[in-house]
Amino acid sequence: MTEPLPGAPRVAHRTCPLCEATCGLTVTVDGPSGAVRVRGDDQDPFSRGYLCPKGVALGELHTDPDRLRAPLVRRGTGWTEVGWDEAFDEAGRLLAPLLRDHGRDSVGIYLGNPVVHNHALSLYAPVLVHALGTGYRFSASTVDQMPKQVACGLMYGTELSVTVPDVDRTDYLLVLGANPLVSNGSLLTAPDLPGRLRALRRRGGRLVVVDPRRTRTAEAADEHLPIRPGTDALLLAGIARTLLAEDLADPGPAAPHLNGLDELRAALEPFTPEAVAAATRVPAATVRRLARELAAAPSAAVYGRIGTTTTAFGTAASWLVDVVNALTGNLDRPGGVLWPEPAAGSPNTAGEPGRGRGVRIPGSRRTRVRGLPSVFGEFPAAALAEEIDTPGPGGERLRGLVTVAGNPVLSTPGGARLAAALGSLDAVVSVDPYLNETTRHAHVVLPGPSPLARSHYDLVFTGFAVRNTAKYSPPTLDRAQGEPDESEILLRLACAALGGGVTPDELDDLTAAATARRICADPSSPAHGRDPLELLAAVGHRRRQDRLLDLMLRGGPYGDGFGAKPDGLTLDALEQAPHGLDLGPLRPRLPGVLRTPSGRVELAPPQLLAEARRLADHLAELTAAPGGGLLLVGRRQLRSNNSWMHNLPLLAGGSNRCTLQLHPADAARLGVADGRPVLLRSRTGELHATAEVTDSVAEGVVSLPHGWGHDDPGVRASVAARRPGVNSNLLTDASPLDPLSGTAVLNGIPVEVVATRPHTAGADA
Ligand SMILES: Nc1nc2c(c(=O)[nH]1)N[C@H]1C(S)=C(S)[C@@H](COP(=O)(O)OP(=O)(O)OC[C@H]3O[C@@H](n4cnc5c(=O)[nH]c(N)nc54)[C@H](O)[C@@H]3O)O[C@H]1N2
Ligand SMILES: Nc1nc2c(c(=O)[nH]1)N[C@H]1C(S)=C(S)[C@@H](COP(=O)(O)OP(=O)(O)OC[C@H]3O[C@@H](n4cnc5c(=O)[nH]c(N)nc54)[C@H](O)[C@@H]3O)O[C@H]1N2
Ligand code: SF4
Ligand SMILES: [Mo]
Repeated sequence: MTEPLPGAPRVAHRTCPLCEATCGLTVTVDGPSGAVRVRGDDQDPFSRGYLCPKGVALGELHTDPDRLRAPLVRRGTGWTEVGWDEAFDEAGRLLAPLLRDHGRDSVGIYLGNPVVHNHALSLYAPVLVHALGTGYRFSASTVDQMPKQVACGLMYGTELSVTVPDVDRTDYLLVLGANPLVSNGSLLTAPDLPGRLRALRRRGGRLVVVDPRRTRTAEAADEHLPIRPGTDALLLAGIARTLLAEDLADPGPAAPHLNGLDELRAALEPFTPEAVAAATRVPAATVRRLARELAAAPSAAVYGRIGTTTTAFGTAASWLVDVVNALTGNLDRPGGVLWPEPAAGSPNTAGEPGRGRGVRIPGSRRTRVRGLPSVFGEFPAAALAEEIDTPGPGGERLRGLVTVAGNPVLSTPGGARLAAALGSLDAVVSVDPYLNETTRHAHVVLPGPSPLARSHYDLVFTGFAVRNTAKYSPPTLDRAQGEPDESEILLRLACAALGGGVTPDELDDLTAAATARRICADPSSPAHGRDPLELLAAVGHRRRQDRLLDLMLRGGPYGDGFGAKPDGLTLDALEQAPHGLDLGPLRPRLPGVLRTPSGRVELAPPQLLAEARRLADHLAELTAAPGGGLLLVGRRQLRSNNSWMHNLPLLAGGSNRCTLQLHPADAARLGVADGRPVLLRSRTGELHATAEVTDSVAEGVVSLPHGWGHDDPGVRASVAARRPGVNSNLLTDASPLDPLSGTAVLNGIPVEVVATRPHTAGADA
């Protein structure tokens, strides 16, 4: 922040924390009024001025009167605002006895999506988890990208070794189940994807979108293929099989690093273009053509997102995306898919390059009720409700829950059951700035500061970005007197859970010391072999997340190694570059990036071959009984952010409509008219919605966005309550999961739609 003249506006630069695009923002704070104005930062080397309406709304988020400024404690049926000391005392009074008397597994924790957008939370959530000592860890990952992490973990050796499509250099981009023109990209950090995809087509590249809806991205593409929901794995298997059958497969420079080509070939045998065509509604000739085009393009990248991961075959689809990239010679090549090399936080830049322990799938623990395996240390979010409301023979169950930046009542399957279960808990402690549909069941709510009043570094999304970049933003605005940062909140909560005996500063020192020891022991680090105390002394002027970050940056792949490489990266250097640093385009990283025991890319690990067999069985079932009923899919909206930000006037209203989209032919058949109420029923739930008749959804497909349903009177969101919408996760089912990843099936849900009021044709024309 430049020191302003008294009363003059202050200008600061920072990264938007709201989605994965990581846009650079220029924030102007008016001197006398303190009013905040947000624009795109033209000098950010990555986003070059781009931003979306949500970024602009950060100002309204800052001033939203419904955003909590002080902790709340439940007293009787109401809330009391309390001081921070009292709030942590209360949290300790509630949690410590449960942990002591019923064991560590009697308290669970749920980490929501914003944790990964906030380095204070992502660095200190593990400290809190460790202090709780619970095996009952849940997160939004198992309603999101976990299948991709499982597939890439098995293939490349770490759960964060996800390949990223090189959108800026590719000649051909095949997008499945993603709508980056609206979502701004996911597992694909690239500010201004609309502009980047326009540039792709301007340079003669081809964009093909596979989606049961004709999305904005599909509209902007060369070709749109309206697939039957839930069948992307079959389409990809058909493409991969064609590549092998027609001798089009040529892995290129990656070839010497691949294991399992023969096993893969055998596993793909059942997926002929004709067989998958009937199941996917993508014609056999198109399956063959896609394979040929991908093979023939100078470079090509296949990319799949939510529509591919949150399905019953999410891990198989995620695997086959990378299989097709490998078979067409696009794995690890510019214009294909590549691994980023972030400045901090990646397990594939640490340890012995090229080989490692790999990942353990399935995990070693099982949920109590359904016996579902853990995945990378966590349990499926879809199992949370049952672990609360289904006691074991000795009465064992979850009795307490900590939520951090999440809203599982709206985000995970079976929201009604979860809401009821939360109401039965002895202790719910939520770290969240809003009383939402989940935190309204809390006993203690601990709100972090406005995003503008905290420091920011993208520890997670630099690991999924199309360029290597690094940017640090200090707090733009001061926190209110006594208002703690979120690292402080998690540390104090950890101390409360430990029942005393350690202070937040001591716990933080232990955390920093562990980080320093890890760096010194890491053969890839420029600080390898040094004394951890020396590292700690070098960052001794910093505290909390910024101390950990400085350690990680200096000990990371671009780091100064605490003097070993004087030109290397430090947090000091980032502070001198408020618009951020460009560290260059992605580069090929094979074989050094691998952490598999074999030191090879595993194209056919046994767990994924088993998924291929399950997929072949599914194909046989679909062929025998195609099923003609309606299938529900989701959709995201530009001015919405999962279940929150609906309370900001800049974003509320307009095109953000929680409507049930259905095709005119289906509408006519069902006697449903545009704007009319419908009843929507699935195997597990029902709800009322308003119909929106549009041919942007394929026949046989209906679409409802998730994250709505703000009519719960316990929620404090006065703007959102005016247009509450409905919770689409009342319809999704907690039972069928993608087995390896424990990820919920949120797309392709069989539903029935009934017009709820008699309707005369033409009445609404
Ligand atoms: N049917 C269906 N369900 C879905 C999806 C779908 O496509 N269809 N998508 C899934 C996906 S991809 C995701 S990621 C999940 C999201 O699911 P969740 O992570 O459970 O929910 P969010 O809506 O992201 O809730 C974010 C909460 O974090 C709070 N918050 C925001 N910023 C901060 C912060 O800095 N600190 C703290 N402490 N709190 C903060 C907000 O107030 C809000 O209450 O939903 C999933 N659910
Ligand atoms: N504006 C906005 N941006 C966001 C978010 C938001 O809520 N609002 N959420 C953020 C989060 S947490 C995430 S994870 C990302 C998600 O980023 P994306 O995955 O790009 O977002 P979605 O819009 O959910 O796109 C999924 C698409 O899959 C389609 N689909 C559904 N079922 C199937 C299927 O079976 N097969 C195929 N091929 N397609 C299918 C849907 O029609 C939809 O268009 O977006 C992030 N960005
Ligand atoms: S695209 Fe994402 S990162 Fe960029 S301004 Fe919008 S919400 Fe923020
Ligand atoms: Mo997500």
